[in-house]
Amino acid sequence: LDMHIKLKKALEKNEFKLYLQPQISYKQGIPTLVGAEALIRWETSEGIMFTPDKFIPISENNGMIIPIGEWILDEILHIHQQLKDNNILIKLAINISTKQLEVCSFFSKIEEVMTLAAAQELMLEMEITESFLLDDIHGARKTIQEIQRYGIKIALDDFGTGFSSLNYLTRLPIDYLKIDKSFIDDIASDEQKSIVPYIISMAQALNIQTIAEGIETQEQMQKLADYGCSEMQGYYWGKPMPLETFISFAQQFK
Ligand code: G
Ligand code: G
Ligand code: MN
Ligand code: NA
Repeated sequence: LDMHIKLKKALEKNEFKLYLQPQISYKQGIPTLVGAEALIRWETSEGIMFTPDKFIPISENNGMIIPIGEWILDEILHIHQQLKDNNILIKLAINISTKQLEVCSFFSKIEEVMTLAAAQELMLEMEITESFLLDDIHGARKTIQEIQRYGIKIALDDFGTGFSSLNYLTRLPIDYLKIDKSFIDDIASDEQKSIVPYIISMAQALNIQTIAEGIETQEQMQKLADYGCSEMQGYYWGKPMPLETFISFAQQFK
């Protein structure tokens, strides 16, 4: 059936859910819960769970990413309020599709949400991908600055997987680099060839924070800590989980 209609119905029936994956800062052997990345799931009324790879690319093509993206911003306010009620004060990161950055309504939505959020001290981060930066660096710079005016931080997702020109890093006011999982996978086994320590040094020189993604083992975690990576995210620390689970998960860091 037509996915456009299906996704519209799913939104009306409130079938989307944001899972949270912990982001940890690990210093002197002490892990601190500093943030969470929100990752969307679609649970149909028949109880079938779809991961975003099954519907986000489609929603980007048929335009449904715009209302879905607005729903995510509204939902983040609810999540943040509930975390706050449980004394969990962390930053929240959401994924933004390039398509969303191309429509004006996205910026009025940010304005609306950040006005409401001011009262509840929301620390929000938006993860964008390289595809957005490449064709028009001046346009990208303006867009990033417009978002940052609301106090939102910008993270560059999947860093290192695209056709990146390192040039743009010096020319764009990026707050965080998310080092892609593919670089973390062999960090512990194949240290000689790893470029991860150089990515971290470069980011430090440019005053950009680093988050490593896809940490699955203690060895990877320790290597990253030795390299001075600011933050870590991966199954080793915790999988994406529903809000209720995340709230109990967070207790161990208190
Ligand atoms: O666990 P995971 O399957 O959640 O995520 C797979 C991919 O889907 C990731 O590349 C992630 O960036 C993307 N993704 C997850 N949630 C969202 C979302 O809310 N919006 C957008 N645009 N992409 C998302
Ligand atoms: O937005 P992004 O492309 O960074 O999406 C993160 C994706 O990586 C999600 O699909 C999430 O479920 C997945 N992920 C997060 N941590 C791990 C991990 O430690 N191992 C694996 N295999 N996947 C992970
Ligand atoms: Mn992401
Ligand atoms: Na990523």
